Amino acid sequence: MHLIIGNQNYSSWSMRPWVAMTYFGIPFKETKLELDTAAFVEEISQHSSAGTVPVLITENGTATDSLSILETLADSYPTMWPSDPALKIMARNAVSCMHSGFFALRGEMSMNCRANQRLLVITLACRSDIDKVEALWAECMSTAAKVGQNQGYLLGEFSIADAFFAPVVVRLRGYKVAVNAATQSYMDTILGTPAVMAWIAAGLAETTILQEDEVGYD
Ligand SMILES: N[C@@H](CCC(=O)N[C@@H](CS)C(=O)NCC(=O)O)C(=O)O
Repeated sequence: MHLIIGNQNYSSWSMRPWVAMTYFGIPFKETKLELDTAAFVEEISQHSSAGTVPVLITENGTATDSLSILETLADSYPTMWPSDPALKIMARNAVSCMHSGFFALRGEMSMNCRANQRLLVITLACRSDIDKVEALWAECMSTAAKVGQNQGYLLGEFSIADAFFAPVVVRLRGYKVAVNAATQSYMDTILGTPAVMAWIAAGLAETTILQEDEVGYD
């Protein structure tokens, strides 16, 4: 399999499948394209009409969206979702929330691995998104705890849901925003997960600074 990603410092959507594939030991060849370049547009348009990364090229076809990629992989690697049916539904709900919402958080708190507790003034809409994320994570973890799953991830063992929220953890670490103790504990678990650490290290090793670095690159 061949995964095409963007700059690891910035590309939150690319981070999701990369971290999940790395965590679950799924072998893949990686191509990294520089966002916001003519070469990016030329190369990615050969694989995706959406013109975005990530893209996963498989022997059966090409998946051109982070969720489509992870659902495709989960067909072959079912442990990427929780095995408990109730936790699996909850994981899917959480992933869907992330995939189709939290626009203020995504717009105002651009992912940037280089940022670490940068001062950022956020809007009420962004604070509201953070509150919703914290409530969602708490709901996931308390539901998992009720069925004896207390491994520190959202729904017991690491799952696609954690891969989906790993970029949010990077964002929350990146800017000076207040989070509650349970959120901080979950963030520490994610930030101490080797696949996430490897992604951040690769991001930090990059030298490209996009113009949108300091404001709203999603
Ligand atoms: N819904 C898509 C979003 C992908 C996306 O917006 N990727 C950004 C990088 S993080 C991108 O490729 N931007 C380049 C562009 O839009 O030209 C997914 O989940 O994969």
